[in-house]
Amino acid sequence: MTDLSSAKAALRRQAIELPSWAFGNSGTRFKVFGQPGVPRTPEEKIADAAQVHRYTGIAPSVALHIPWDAVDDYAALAEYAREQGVRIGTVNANVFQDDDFKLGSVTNPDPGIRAKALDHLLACVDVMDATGSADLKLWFADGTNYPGQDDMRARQDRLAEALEAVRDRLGPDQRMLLEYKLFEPAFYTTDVPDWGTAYAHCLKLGDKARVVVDTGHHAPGTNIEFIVAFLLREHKLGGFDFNSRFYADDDLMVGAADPFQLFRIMHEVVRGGGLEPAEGIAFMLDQCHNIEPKIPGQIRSVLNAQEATAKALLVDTAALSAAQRDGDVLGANAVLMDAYNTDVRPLLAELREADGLDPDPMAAFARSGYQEAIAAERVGGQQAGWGA
Ligand code: RM4
Ligand code: MN
Repeated sequence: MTDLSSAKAALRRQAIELPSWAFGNSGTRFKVFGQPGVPRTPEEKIADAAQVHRYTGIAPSVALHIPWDAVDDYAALAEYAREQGVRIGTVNANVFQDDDFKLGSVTNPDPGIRAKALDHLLACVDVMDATGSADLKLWFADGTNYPGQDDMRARQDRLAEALEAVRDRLGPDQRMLLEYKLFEPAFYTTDVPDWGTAYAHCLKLGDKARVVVDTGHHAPGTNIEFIVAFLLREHKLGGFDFNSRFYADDDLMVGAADPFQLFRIMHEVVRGGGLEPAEGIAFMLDQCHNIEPKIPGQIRSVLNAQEATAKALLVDTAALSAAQRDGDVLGANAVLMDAYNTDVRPLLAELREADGLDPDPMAAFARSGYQEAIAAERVGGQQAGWGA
């Protein structure tokens, strides 16, 4: 039988990090639809993130994206977050929105531009020092659009050189998380296109470097849970950027497109000990809410991740192992499906109530009047969005 009390303890420990950029306006290259009450400043994004934590109880940190969240005083920003009841988490470096980076950032053929990109990465570690953040997340838009455009091999050398410099700058309790992405914005080659490339670089970099799996960055049909199982086994999984995709990097709410996939991923996380704090896995959302309201979109996403985790924790591991040992194909599959098909919502509502939270976070936020208040207060100024 599944041990319900240890499942509950693991659920109580769960922490999901929110992306500051989920609270700003976003869209596609066709149109960005503004929404009333959208934050104008990093502080307002943090205040909104704090609402998600207030109603879910499991979203205690918010990730920054630099320069989108650039401020003069990062220690003061961290203090502001604490006052709101949350803390600043991962710092995301952004070396993809400067004209100089048209042909790449750390892999650019121009050494001057490479130096500029590296300076930004190192400046992000300064931000981490001020905020007390443990993780630097690195995603590179670097790649090429045409065969022959640049030397693929040399670009790997340049990448390795920059990553080493970042590693050498990290403090004893800081890590670098290297993200991969199949394609986009580069269409012919991408310098970190897959987990194998990220893993190979992280392996060379040593203990401070780990791979981050953005669930939206794979080809259709990719078995993401295999990647998770493999990386966890090697202690090289640093964390997740959770979101959902139908076609490419859609950045939709996690668990919306394929809740079963999310369950399978969380099953491998549980199986590999990835919920244990010592394993150091950062569970982050990397999403945009283009047409839906943003704070409820984040609450829904956190709940989706929590429900998938609860189901994964309910897998009867003894029955599963026995069926696997016996070669009982259908029996083993049935054990997993039993857990997946369990309605965990009453259990989670009960846990929330026991912790003094409203059993229904979506309804509680809707009743709170916060959305109406920010729509009325946040008038004027420049709403945050990509690049803001
Ligand atoms: C990238 C990648 C990064 C995220 C940016 C906004 O595709 O997923 O993690 O910071 O988008
Ligand atoms: Mn990502």
